[in-house]
This record gives sequence, C-alpha cells and structure tokens, in this order.
Amino acid sequence: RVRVRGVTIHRPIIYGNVAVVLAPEEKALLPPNLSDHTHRWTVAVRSAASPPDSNTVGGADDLSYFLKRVTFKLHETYPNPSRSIDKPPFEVTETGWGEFEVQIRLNFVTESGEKGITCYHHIKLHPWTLNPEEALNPNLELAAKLGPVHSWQYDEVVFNDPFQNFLNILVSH
Ligand code: SLL
Repeated sequence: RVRVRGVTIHRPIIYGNVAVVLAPEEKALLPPNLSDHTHRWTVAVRSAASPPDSNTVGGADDLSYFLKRVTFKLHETYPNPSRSIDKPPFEVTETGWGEFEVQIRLNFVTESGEKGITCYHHIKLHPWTLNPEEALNPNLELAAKLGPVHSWQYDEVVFNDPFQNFLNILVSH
C-alpha cells in the first residue's frame, strides 16, 4: 500500500434537498399519526458532474466507485433517524412538517484508506422569500402553486496523497 505523495484529486459533489407540498389526496393517504405532515422531501448526495440535458439537480453518474456509504442523520422526531444508504441513489425521501438540519456522513470505499467526512444541510421546505411576513407564516396554498423548493450546496471531496490503487480507481472513472 503505497501513497502517491504530492497528488491531490478532487471529486465534485452536490448535496441538498428538494421539497414539495403534499397534495390533498396524498395527505389523505398518510396514516393518522402523520396527518400533521405537509411536505414530501428528498435529501441526496449526487455528482456535480451533471449531463447538460439533465432535468434533475446533479449528475446521474454513479459515485459508488469512491463512496461506500452515505448516512443521513435525520431529526429525532423520525423513526430510526440514522439512515444508511449503501448504493446509489444516495438519498432519503420522507414526509414531514418541519425544517431541520441533517448530518450527512460520507464513507469512502475501503481502498481509499480514508476515514470519511461529515457535512450538514438544512432541509428546506418553504419557498425562498424576502418577505418577512411570508417567512414567518408559510402559505401552503401559495407554495403548492410555486412548485418544488430546492436547496443545494456544491462541494469537492479532496483526496491528498492517495494510495496508488485508490488513485487508479479514481482516474479510471
Ligand atoms: C422545528 N426544529 O421545530 C424543527 C424540528 C422536525 C421535523 C422539525 C416529522 C417527523 C415525524 C417532522 O417533520 N419533523 O414523523 O414525526 O421546526
């Protein structure tokens, strides 16, 4: 196991969420204990190398050649809040009523010899607005008309002095 000294290699990622207001017919299908839920959201880690014709946020390319597992730690109001995803898509979809901060733990493939990194994302449900009234009092009817709310962050995973075999894996993708 030899490290290649002086080499730094970056992999662009995005992480974040999209949220939509639940339609009345979807709300009606929720079990009674979840009847206070207002939104459906997806939190995800994706490649930032997006194909130009993509309608989704982030690339379709598979990050599993360097990502072994992504663990999303949800708010403790969720059952089994620690959700580990071992294959793409690295995402969790849930319904809920409130915004909160999710801890996102990235674990790399064994060949990397790396410990993993943690990032944080605030699950955004309500539309971006500069109107303080609206910010305090989200209007679900208006939000439903405005469409999906997106909140994404760009980042780069940086590997310094990678092991030779891991470097081979990275560059062959
Ligand atoms: C707030 N600090 O008070 C935040 C907490 C919690 C979000 C938001 C539902 C979980 C369940 C849910 O949306 N939790 O299924 O009970 O706004």
